[in-house]
Amino acid sequence: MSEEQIKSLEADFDARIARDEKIEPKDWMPEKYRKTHIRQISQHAHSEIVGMLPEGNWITRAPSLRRKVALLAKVQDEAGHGLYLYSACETLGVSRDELYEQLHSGKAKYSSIFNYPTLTWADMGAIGWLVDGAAIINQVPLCSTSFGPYARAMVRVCKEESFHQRQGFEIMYKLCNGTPEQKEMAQDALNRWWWPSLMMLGPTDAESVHTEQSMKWKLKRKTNDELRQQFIDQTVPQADILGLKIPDTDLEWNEETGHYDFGEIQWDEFWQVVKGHGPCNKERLNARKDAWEKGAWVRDAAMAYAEKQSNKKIEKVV
Ligand code: BYC
Repeated sequence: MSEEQIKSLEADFDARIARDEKIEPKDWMPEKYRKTHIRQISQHAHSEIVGMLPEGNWITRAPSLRRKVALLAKVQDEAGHGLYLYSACETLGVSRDELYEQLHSGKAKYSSIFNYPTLTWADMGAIGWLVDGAAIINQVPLCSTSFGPYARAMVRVCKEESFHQRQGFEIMYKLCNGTPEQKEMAQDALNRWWWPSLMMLGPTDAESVHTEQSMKWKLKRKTNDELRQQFIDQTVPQADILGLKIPDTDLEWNEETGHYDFGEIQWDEFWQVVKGHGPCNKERLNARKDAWEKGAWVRDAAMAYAEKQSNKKIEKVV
């Protein structure tokens, strides 16, 4: 293709983005747009799949049948989110096997938040309330992202995330209105999950390498700092309802800006976790690799069955 032809395709592409048209898998797109989408969508899919582990850890220890059923449903939803997202990613010309290989070899990133341990039942409440709460704030704008399959997957994901956030808040509410020990457990979970939840929304705008280009392509509709501020403004009043204290002595309502001011985030901790040195990075990756290896017989059996069926069809035609 000549340089002129590429320029003309790029101009058409930019015009479609400007008109808020969706880009579909078979449409022409710049190579960088395709690669950036594979990066973000696959990281998102991996996060959903690895994100099943911290909560999956508590399914057998849920305090009642009702709690067990809700937690089981939530964790299953996360598996579903991972699968839609892998499918959306495959439409960009990458195979599921390649994506899994990137995760299992440690090459691909997944959300930092899932490298923290879940120590008590209150952590199930804190994850739903804070982690799913932050996820909704990040993902609602993604429903109008420019790449069609990603945007459509996000619509369903967000509906389910709302239920997740509500179930988490309800666990916290119950604990906060229970015994003093239960309330203390809820406060302890908030203390441990607050800062990692703020970090989950990504590095500051000054440090973010992809935001500028991703905003131009309408992959991202809001910056990391905008989303973080929105999360804080929305969550602080909810902590007040629970009667819990946000573990930030600098947190203060600012009349002038109409937002909460907040304390310094420990970005060193964030980068350590992202680079694989968080409290549970090794455990999480090993659990995924183990599941992959132990599931080999299921994949082999499914492939053998599919082959047998297709041979039967061929025999019928012959
Ligand atoms: N953790 O330039 P930046 C869920 C990386 S799961 C690890 O700002 P970008 C749930 C980033 O990848 C939902 N790495 O990047 C499941 C980049 O490195 P690379 C998870 C992070 O992409 C189970 C570098 O830092 N949500 O809801 O413009 C139970 C520079 O960052 C993180 C999504 O995946 C992080 N937190 O913005 C409960 C949403 N943050 O790739 C709940 C989709 C940044 O150059 N993703 N990095 O090697 C996004 O919206 C964006 O990718 C981010 C980062 C806002 C996360």
